Amino acid sequence: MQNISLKKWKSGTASPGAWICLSEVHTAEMLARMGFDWLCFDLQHGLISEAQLQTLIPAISGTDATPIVRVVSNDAGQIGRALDAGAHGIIVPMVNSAEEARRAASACRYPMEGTRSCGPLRGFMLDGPDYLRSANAEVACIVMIETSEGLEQVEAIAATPGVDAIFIGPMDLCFGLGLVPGDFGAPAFVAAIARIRAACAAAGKAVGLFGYSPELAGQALKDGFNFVSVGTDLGFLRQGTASAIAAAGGL
Ligand code: 3PY
Ligand code: MG
Repeated sequence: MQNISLKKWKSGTASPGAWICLSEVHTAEMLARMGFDWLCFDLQHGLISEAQLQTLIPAISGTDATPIVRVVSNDAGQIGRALDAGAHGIIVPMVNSAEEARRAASACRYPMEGTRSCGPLRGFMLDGPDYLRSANAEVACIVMIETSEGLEQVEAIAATPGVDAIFIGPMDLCFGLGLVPGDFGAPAFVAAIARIRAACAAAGKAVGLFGYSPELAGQALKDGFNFVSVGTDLGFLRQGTASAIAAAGGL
């Protein structure tokens, strides 16, 4: 297997993606053909069950979009199942320490680098035995910084071997800083983002951001974030519907 998005992140090329919250395979299939580098299927907050994930990932397999899964929590069983379903990257929410980051990285990698159990049904189907040779290097382990504890430990988390990237959850991070979610201009929030980016730069790790709006996402990509979600399937549907209604002169 090859993870084209991970290569881009490592080479410093800005990499836009989209967030999938809906369980509708054709929505995912369409978005995978719109030019995004990656799609993230969100099992933590998305309206997607694990069973539905098993049909969503195959819907984008024939495209260039890298399938990423945000798991519900830092659980080796869940991470293994998402990878066996065909995810090429795992986003783990709410990582608060280097030890938690080490557990996430270990769950993403086969021995001797980690503790992932062998049974990559879709990996074997698509790549044959080559999957086992390439998976450890190609699977992206992405941990989220979005709590005050995580922020306090961000330098150690970023330096954890096996962690490829840090992904910032801006809304939870606001909560962690005692701010109202969305208060992205607050000095504490701006300082937190700078600290996370500095930790990633020092550790040589990629840094990504959940784009709260397409405008903020575009700015973040220009500002040097390696990967940013431009929007969600649900948001695109809402925005597209609103502009269609406006174009029709209103309802
Ligand atoms: C956050 O903003 O907290 C996120 O996790 C984005 O999904
Ligand atoms: Mg969050």
